[in-house]
Amino acid sequence: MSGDKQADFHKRLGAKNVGALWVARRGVDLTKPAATGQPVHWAYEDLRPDILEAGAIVTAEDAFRRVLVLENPAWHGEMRVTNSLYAGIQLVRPGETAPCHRHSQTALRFVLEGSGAYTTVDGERALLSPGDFVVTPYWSWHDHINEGIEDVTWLDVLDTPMVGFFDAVFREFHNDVSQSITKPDGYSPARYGANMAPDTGGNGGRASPVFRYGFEETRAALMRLAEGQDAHPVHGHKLHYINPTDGGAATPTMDAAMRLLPKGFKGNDYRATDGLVYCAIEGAGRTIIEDQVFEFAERDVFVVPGWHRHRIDSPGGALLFSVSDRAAQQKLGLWREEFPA
Ligand code: GTQ
Repeated sequence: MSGDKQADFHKRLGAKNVGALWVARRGVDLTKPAATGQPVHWAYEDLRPDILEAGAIVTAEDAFRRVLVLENPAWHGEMRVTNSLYAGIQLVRPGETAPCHRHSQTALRFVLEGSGAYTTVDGERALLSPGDFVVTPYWSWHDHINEGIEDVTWLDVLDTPMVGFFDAVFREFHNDVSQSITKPDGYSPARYGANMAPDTGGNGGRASPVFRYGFEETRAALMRLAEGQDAHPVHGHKLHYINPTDGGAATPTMDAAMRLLPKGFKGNDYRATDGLVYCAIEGAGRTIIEDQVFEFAERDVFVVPGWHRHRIDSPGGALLFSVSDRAAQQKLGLWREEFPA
């Protein structure tokens, strides 16, 4: 009788676009995150033929961006790799241009294979070589040109689902396929690369004014670091890519890092509220996410959803890139990590 009364009450409320909180929360555990994304692994060797087939079927100009989107199986068709991030593998073939545009999403690239391609960001171009990390700040004009003789592929990660959540998606197409180059090569590293910075006045920008972080420098720094310290029990030897103007993450929403896992590394369990996208650029290993085991090889991508306990082993040693929405979470005061016993 009282059940009927309640049901009738809830129905009348529903008709007024009102809900009953005590009903909605019944049986829901609000004491910890319940990430709905799934752990997932893509082997580069498995995707490579598909990337090349895409290269035969469509041009970069026609596709605008010739990308195979890495979709979390939890959200099929939604172009989401974690709750808040998008990821894909982009191919630009010799002689091609991915046309110029800009958008309110921030993008970053992590180069996987091939050299001779450039990305141009607001009038300055940067060469893309394997292992390079490149930032395309929100609302900056960008196009990608392959002037070499090799197919060039990279991992794209964008904050698309997050910007979509805020209903803040804007996009503009440039009048030209490629923008003009207005700055000399190496202009931004010259301004910020010597641990010095120009006097720009004002309060600084929010995205890093350095947009290319070269693999050679990253690798050399990590190798030297490993000579001078013990590996961290979870992270190995890990460095974050930073915005040199404030020491924070390289982008306002996404934080990226590279770690060196020494030979024989057996990582401890770890979890944090940010869902992570990992990509091995050298070496191989194995990750255990909750109770699922994934073996990863060079250029493979794998995803650890937020608050999923995981650890990483590497018998032969590895260099492992990672990116997540940690920068956004930290700005909101939400980020947490835990080192389970
Ligand atoms: O290269 O600008 O994978 O705008 C998705 C959207 C790449 C890009 C993507 C984009 C880009």
